[in-house]
Amino acid sequence: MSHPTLPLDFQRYPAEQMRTRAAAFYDDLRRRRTVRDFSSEPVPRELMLDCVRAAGTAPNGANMQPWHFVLVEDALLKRRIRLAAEEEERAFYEGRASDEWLAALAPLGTDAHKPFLETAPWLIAVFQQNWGTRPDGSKQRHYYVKESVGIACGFLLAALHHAGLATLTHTPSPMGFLREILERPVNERALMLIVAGYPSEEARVPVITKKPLADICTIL
Ligand code: IYR
Repeated sequence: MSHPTLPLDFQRYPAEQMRTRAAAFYDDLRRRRTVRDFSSEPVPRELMLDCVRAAGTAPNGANMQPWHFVLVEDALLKRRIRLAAEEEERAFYEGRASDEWLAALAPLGTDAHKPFLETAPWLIAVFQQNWGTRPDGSKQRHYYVKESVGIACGFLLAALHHAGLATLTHTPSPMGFLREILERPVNERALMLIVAGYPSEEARVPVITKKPLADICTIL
């Protein structure tokens, strides 16, 4: 059976422009910092939806697009998420985490207190769909689910940053409460909670460095 194809819509740039584009993209992305102090200033829904549209273009296993993004703006839902997340985080910081893990987190200044889950205008709960359902009700296998949704989260974070928003990837563990609070089906599992909005006026970020290129890249 032959499957339909269409001509590739590929944008080719002059070599010099490619260099400036690559450098400018890096220069923009390197400014993205994980923010933990958000303003409650509202962010338009349509802006958020375009960012989710961008995430939905991510390459993924067999084009099953095994993801679902829940945009949470509702204050009551945000409160419920904060309370549930803080409960898990308290268990983490007060016992579940190893001393080694807590030492690794110390420079970031994180703790079980997560006010940003209520302050920020938007939370995006990212769910991975471990399997799908065909129109006839049978189960559709999904492939490379974690990789696919991980790439989509990368696209989403880059899109939100590009749009001019601050972001935070929050991974309370375990995250089962998100599926319950947001009433997602049993084939879905929360992978990450992304907080988006404007930073507060006083927001500060820890001094951290990124590994030099020589440490993260080998040319053969
Ligand atoms: N989930 C906890 C702990 C935490 C873990 C890692 I790895 C981080 O990079 C940051 C935090 C929390 O959100 O506080």
